[in-house]
Amino acid sequence: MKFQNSFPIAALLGVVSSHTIFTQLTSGGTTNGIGVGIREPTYDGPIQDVTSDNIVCNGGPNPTTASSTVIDVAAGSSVSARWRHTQTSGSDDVIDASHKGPVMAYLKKVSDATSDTGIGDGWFKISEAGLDVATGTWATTDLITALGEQAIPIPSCIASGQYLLRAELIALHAASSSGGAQFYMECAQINITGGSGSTTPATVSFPGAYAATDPGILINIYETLTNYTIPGMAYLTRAEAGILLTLML
Ligand SMILES: *[C@@H]1O[C@H](CO)[C@@H](O)[C@H](O)[C@H]1NC(C)=O
Ligand SMILES: *[C@@H]1O[C@H](CO)[C@@H](O)[C@H](O)[C@H]1NC(C)=O
Ligand SMILES: [Cu+2]
Repeated sequence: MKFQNSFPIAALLGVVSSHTIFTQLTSGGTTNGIGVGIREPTYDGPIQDVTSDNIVCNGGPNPTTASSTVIDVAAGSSVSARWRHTQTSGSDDVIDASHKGPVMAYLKKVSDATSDTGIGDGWFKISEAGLDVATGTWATTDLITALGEQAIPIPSCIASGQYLLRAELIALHAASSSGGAQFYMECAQINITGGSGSTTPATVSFPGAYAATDPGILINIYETLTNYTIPGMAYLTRAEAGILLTLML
């Protein structure tokens, strides 16, 4: 039946007003101002070409405003990325409920967080959440429940210094056709202090880490899913856990 492969009209109708932006970063108990230390786009629309440089820190169709601020972040602490429909939306307006998908965060070590484009290798994933198949709950739904606050644990084992923090949501409501997945991301400019530097994480490139045909990107979310593969690499703590397990066996 054709119906099963199509997505609800509501998803189409809601598209224009339902996008989202990572507007503010909370670190060490301080919530920085809107766009402070974050490369903020002027428009909240998605990036849909995973091969474009705009998949890194937004831009292109959504020109970003530079910030001269670099936000201090203690290694081993948890920061919070605040997502809002627009810069002036409240906590009841995070992203349209139709926009279901994973929520992730990546870091890249740079020498100058205010000027590095982030394009290319050096990115490693530090947190991810996808689909809870038992309840059918997506990470974006949990983010709405959490009033748009994405908690991101900063590893204690990485080197101190300047980084780009790339927080990302993927909305899969129209992802059953190639190029239909909507990527929302902004990069915060941070200065990690007190890192032990005991781990040099494996890294991936943006663009490059995602393909339009990845099982977690080209997907019909309106059929019952028994699994969901979050795009990109395994995240740092899981990779480390894997190494530990290998050593123990
Ligand atoms: C980063 O933190 C270190 C340690 O506090 C400090 O010396 C350095 O100036 C900071 N760099 C930036 C760009 O804020
Ligand atoms: C689910 O797992 C099957 C194989 O078990 C795989 O073919 C499929 O791509 C997976 N789906 C997702 C969305 O990751
Ligand atoms: Cu949208």
